[in-house]
Amino acid sequence: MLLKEKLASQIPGLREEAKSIVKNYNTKVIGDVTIDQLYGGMRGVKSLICDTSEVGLDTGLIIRGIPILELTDKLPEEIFYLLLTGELPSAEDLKALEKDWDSRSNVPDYVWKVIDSLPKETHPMVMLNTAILVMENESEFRKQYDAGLGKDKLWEPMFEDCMNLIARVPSIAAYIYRKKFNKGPRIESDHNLDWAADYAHMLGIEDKDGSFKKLMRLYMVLHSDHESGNVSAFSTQTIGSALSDIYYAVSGGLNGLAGPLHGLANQECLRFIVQMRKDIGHSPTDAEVKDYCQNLLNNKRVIPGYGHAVLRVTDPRFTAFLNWGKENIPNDETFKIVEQLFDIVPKILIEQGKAKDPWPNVDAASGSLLFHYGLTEYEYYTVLFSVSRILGLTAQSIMARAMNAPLIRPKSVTTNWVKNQIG
Ligand code: HAX
Repeated sequence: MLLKEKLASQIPGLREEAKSIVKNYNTKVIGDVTIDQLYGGMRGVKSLICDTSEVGLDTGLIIRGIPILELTDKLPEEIFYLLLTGELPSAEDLKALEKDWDSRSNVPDYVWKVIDSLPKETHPMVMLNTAILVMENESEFRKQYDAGLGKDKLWEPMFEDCMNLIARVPSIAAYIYRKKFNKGPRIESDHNLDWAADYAHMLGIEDKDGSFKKLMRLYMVLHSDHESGNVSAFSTQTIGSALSDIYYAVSGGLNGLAGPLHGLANQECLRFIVQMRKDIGHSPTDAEVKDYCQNLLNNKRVIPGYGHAVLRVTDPRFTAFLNWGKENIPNDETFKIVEQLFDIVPKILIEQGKAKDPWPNVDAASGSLLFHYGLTEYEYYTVLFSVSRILGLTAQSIMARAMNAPLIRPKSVTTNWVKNQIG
């Protein structure tokens, strides 16, 4: 069944189910909030509903009940269908979705002009978020909201906006790469390629054996969603809950992804490895890697790519990238350092005893693979992450409108209130 039809058939049942849960169990307590959580960035406070995916602290990402390591051979198109409907598409539905995205992929001319007008020094994430935000005038959601469309139907223009955004973002992101790093003129889309392979093609990275396209498919699948409490998803959902359209919501969320404790970590990871290689002056020995990392900790710096706010095991997305590297580029010098770090860093983080999660997250390996293919401009890496994460951000936003999700507005308290509580 076509994606929109499938959703339309599921939504009434989902609404009914939510209504009945709230009606029958409205006062049931599902958790407490401790002072630790209040001062600690709300870690672990159960306060959001997200059905697209979940992140278990000892399992990592699970999309609609399927562990991410079982989805590594899928296309991002299939993942988007799965995120929204809980089912993988049939071959026919997949074809229809690919055709649909392709038919929406034309980027308005003013977007190129806006990107061209930005100063050369502009960070690629600013370029991307600006390009997304300027397309706000195209929002079908805003037009229909202004025209008085009832809230039960608002998910439909939201769906249209999201599909348009997903379809256009690879061309925009690829152009940002070529423009920012002087790679030559914009490369037109190849309409015969799938979404991720077309993005790889438009980046213009040499790919004689097609393995970079395969890597991009995997990259787009692995970064697609990570439930809704992380900075970019939570920001997107909060903005969207005010009935701001997807262009406002996603560009806002991606501004959060641009922070070094979140998506920018993949840029930081590679910068760290390249700098270490340079500082040490040769392929480092294990002892040299250990000293280098220890020194970083002594200077109160974090080791990029290690630790996580939720996970307490090696991120399965890291495992997927590690496996890919072992299979495809086992002798690459940068990749070898990633393997060395995996062996060494958890031990020293455990010894230091501060990080709750000493294991690698998704960002610890991805950069080394991109670097191998000549995508060495690590300032760009968070844009790749963004293109993929837009799948999850939009899927969550469609579901939020489908479920008539309310305005997000938790309560803040003052320090005096806290002092009174603790007597
Ligand atoms: N290196 C050194 N110290 C670390 C550390 C690391 N990789 N990870 C955590 N710590 C430290 C924290 O800085 C904190 O120290 P203080 O008490 O002095 O402030 C302490 O350990 C406890 O932190 P935590 O509770 O374990 O971790 P948080 O939930 O607060 O933060 C972070 C999780 C991912 C932000 C953190 O582990 C970190 O900064 N890691 C390095 C950056 C990184 O890889 N970010 C990408 C995360 C994945 C992601 O979202 N990608 O988008």
